[in-house]
Amino acid sequence: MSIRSLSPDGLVEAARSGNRRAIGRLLTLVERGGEAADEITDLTHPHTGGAHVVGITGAPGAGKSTLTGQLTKLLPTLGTRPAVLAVDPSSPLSGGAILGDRVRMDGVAGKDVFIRSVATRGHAGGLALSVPGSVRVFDAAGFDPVIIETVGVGQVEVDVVGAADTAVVVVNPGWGDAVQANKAGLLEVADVFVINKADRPGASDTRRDLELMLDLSHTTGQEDESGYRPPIVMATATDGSGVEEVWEAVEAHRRHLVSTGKLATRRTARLRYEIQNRVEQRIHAAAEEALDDVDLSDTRSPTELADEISDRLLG
Ligand SMILES: Nc1nc2c(ncn2[C@@H]2O[C@H](COP(=O)(O)OP(=O)(O)OP(=O)(O)O)[C@@H](O)[C@H]2O)c(=O)[nH]1
Ligand SMILES: [Mg+2]
Repeated sequence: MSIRSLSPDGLVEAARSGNRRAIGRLLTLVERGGEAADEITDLTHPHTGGAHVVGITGAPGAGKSTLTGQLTKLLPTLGTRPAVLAVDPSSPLSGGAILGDRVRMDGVAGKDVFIRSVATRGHAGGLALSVPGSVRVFDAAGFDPVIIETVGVGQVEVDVVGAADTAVVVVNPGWGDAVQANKAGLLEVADVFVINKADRPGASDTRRDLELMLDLSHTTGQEDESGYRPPIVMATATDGSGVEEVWEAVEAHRRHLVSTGKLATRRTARLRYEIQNRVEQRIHAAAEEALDDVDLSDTRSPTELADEISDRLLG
């Protein structure tokens, strides 16, 4: 039976028993958005919660994909089955069998790894809706961890990673990189810092900058009441050094979340963010529609017209 002829119900069942083509099809449907995506969210949601969701972000070219590629080689040796969602990749993941183009990246990295690259442009629901949907597909299919790579420019991209269970922020050696990351809002969301390209000069300066910024933001929650302070790990993703330490730091953060009860708090916040996006999207669409019905040559002021439309929408 062809995967395409399966109902969403059948697809979810097949995905849960490990059918990779079913997983790929579900991801495609989720990425497209609309009713099918919503139905898949309903069907997968009850089977989720098992996966640790790890966000990896940082400036363009920081080495996120190279690091992620190394993690997909390391993790199966530790007995886990990772899935990767690479959002809008401008360069391919490298490492092991997963070098190559988008087609080769999609789900052919070996049976214990699933890699999906997704372009955000032109997506109906937008990144904020498709990412949680895709993470659910992976989670329901038994992948753990689920790694999301996004480039750390743009609020939505940063938010998506900030909503993960563990957010990894990748910076590079060089004067000002930590400052740039701070400006992009990345320091606030970081649970683990990676100074990648530690083979280049300046890594210890960047560490010092980061430590300083963490000291300064002490009161704003970088070191919380439980004493958690984001560790800084040095890595050279191209040769794999430091990658095990990166993963150990992620695991330590996960243990911290579990032992303090913060995992549940984070997940509630993530759900809230997703629901908020869904509601906003509906209101946005309804507003567009209502605007089409309004006579804009009307002599009333924009405020009055906005009031009229809002009253109509919100009752
Ligand atoms: N010297 C050095 N180069 C690295 C290291 N890690 C990655 N690179 C190189 O940096 C370039 C960018 O690496 P990517 O992994 O594509 O970076 P990225 O952050 O995923 O980039 P975007 O997804 O385009 O934002 C590539 O040429 C890598 O080979 C490292 O540890 N040391
Ligand atoms: Mg990349």
